[in-house]
Amino acid sequence: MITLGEGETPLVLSRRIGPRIGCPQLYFKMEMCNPTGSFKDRGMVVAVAKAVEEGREAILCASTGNTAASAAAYAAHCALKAYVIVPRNFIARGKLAQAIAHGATIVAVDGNFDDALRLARELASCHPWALVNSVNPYRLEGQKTAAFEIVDQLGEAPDMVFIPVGNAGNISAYWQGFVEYHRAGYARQLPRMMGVQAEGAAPIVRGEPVANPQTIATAIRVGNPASWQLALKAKEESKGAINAVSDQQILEAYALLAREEGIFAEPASAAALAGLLELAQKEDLSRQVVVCIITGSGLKDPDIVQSLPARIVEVEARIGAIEEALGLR
Ligand code: AN7
Repeated sequence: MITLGEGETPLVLSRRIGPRIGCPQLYFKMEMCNPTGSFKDRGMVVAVAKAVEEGREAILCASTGNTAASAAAYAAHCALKAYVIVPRNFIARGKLAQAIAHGATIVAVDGNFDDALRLARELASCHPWALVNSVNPYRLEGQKTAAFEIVDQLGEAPDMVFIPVGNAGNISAYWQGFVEYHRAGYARQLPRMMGVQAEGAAPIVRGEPVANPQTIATAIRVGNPASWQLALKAKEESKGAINAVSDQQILEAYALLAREEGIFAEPASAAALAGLLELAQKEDLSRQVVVCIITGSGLKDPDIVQSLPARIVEVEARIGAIEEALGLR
């Protein structure tokens, strides 16, 4: 009854990176193609539908940005109020633009995502608002559908799934999806779940909360993930791993995706590829079917593009001037 067209995103075969790193069966799951530009829409549509069913008048979330953008859009679609709590100065401009455009009430707190989530939980306990963070079980029920789609698109589960980890809801949802599809007989195998955190915000890798998480990938700037235990379960049951990559590695992967594949992903999504690039130096991936989850669009965070060299020539509006500037005469 409620949809903005979420899901059924493309699975794109890597044309250049995969062959070069010795992983010819590398695919990108294009979750940036969802209606608000990130995977969050899969879960948000379910959480918001349930909020409508329960007769709620408002939804509430804490967010590093994409959850806020998605909540704001689906609230507008369903004529609900949306309150979004974000860390002040650490939300990418495109995401803030979306929350503003859809008319959400934006609360920018002096604190990080972990503070925002704590406050959102407290507010939800004393106001009749539906909390639509991934601690809401309907969110994971929606997000797991991406795993079903990957199996449908490949005809089998892949060998490995590389996925960025912030609050750790998505890796948990994918694992749930793969397990359920396997049990239902749609896949013979299960993938290894390969979670990737940013070095400065890697609580699961370090085994303890990070009080002051730091990374340019603001989407995964989380120090104490809510779904920590579920993510560990996904890692252990799948014989996978959760590793950290540096901001430098994230930026390199971001540039590669954009310039060698034509995929403009946001930095958090590039972290997944950075994790794969590192593994490809140590392991033979020539026979592995690998999927990297492109969780969000590069348009979300236009400021990061400044890290890439730009080819811009400023000229008079005259063909001779253009040819001169391009070194053609
Ligand atoms: C592009 O929007 O947490 O591990 O509040 O936006 O399920 O948190 C976003 C997370 C990866 C990490 N890639 O997923 C939020 C938020 C992108 C993201 C993640 C996020 P989780």
